[in-house]
Amino acid sequence: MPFAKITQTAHYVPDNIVSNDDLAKIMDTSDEWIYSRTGIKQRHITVDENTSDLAAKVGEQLLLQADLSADQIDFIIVATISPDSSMPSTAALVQAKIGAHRAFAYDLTAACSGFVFALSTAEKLIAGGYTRGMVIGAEVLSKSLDWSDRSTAVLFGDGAGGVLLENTGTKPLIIAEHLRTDGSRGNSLTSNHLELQPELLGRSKPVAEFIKMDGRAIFDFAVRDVPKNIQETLEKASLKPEDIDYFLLHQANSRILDKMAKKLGAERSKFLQNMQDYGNTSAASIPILLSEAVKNGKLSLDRNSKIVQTGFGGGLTWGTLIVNL
Ligand code: 4VN
Repeated sequence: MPFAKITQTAHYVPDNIVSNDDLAKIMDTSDEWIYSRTGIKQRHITVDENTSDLAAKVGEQLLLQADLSADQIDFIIVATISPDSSMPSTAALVQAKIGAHRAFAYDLTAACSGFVFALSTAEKLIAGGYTRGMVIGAEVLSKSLDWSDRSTAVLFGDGAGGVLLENTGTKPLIIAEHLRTDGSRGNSLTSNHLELQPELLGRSKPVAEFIKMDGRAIFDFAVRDVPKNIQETLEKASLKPEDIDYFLLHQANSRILDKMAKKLGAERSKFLQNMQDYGNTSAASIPILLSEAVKNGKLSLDRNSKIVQTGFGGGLTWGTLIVNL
């Protein structure tokens, strides 16, 4: 069976930066409140690029770095909860924008776990015989934020990151994985709910549903269920935290990363962190983190490194991949 290999990584964020101080001018908050509770200093917020534009920039960069033409791509999976539209999918828009006319393309919706779920799926596509695909996490969450709700508006940002996956591996890419969903707790983190035919039923048209979060419930979920999931996945692979080079966890909140490192008995310095620059970019947070680590030399795609990738968020969804780069 062919083994998948991550042969390129890339990320792209819109130019426009909104600092905590900028937010404090339009809502009752402060840099000190946001930074001390979340680790976030700023976020990139798009002015005129939609989700598919950010994702297509990543796709073009992957092709450029790999010196490939677009028609050599077999599939494109875009993990997103902020698509340009339900139809066409963001992945179909990306396929057209980069000219990957041979590729089949679809979106995958698993909120902040989206990239992890998508990479797991894509690995199986390669094992099943496809040669080459792109897995991209891309979000424009600023479209779905209620800028009068200071408890959520300060947390999120826009961006995209992705990987090129090829069938040229010489060993399994994913050593162990454990993906989870608990729909019964889904109400604690929601967005873009669609009403049933409001006009037909004589109701006034509803305003778009923004991102709503029960912060306490999600924080507790992250601290209780997620370290357990990482621990179980490590055990499946007969590995200990010491065997892991870096932990790439969803960038929701630096205090959560502190607690996870403590619970796992892992070195906090192994938990890569960039929410200070980007805020929480949901499905894009892990691939942006990976791409930055490759760019700045922390990680190499050819050094046999073992990394943990863990997503957690809306659905509820959570899951861990132990990846051998
Ligand atoms: C995973 C998590 C979060 C999240 C939850 C709570 C939270 C982020 C609540 C307390 C507040 C500071 C912020 Cl753990 C969000 C997602 C969605 O991607 C996923 N921040 N906070 C405070 O008062 O300290």
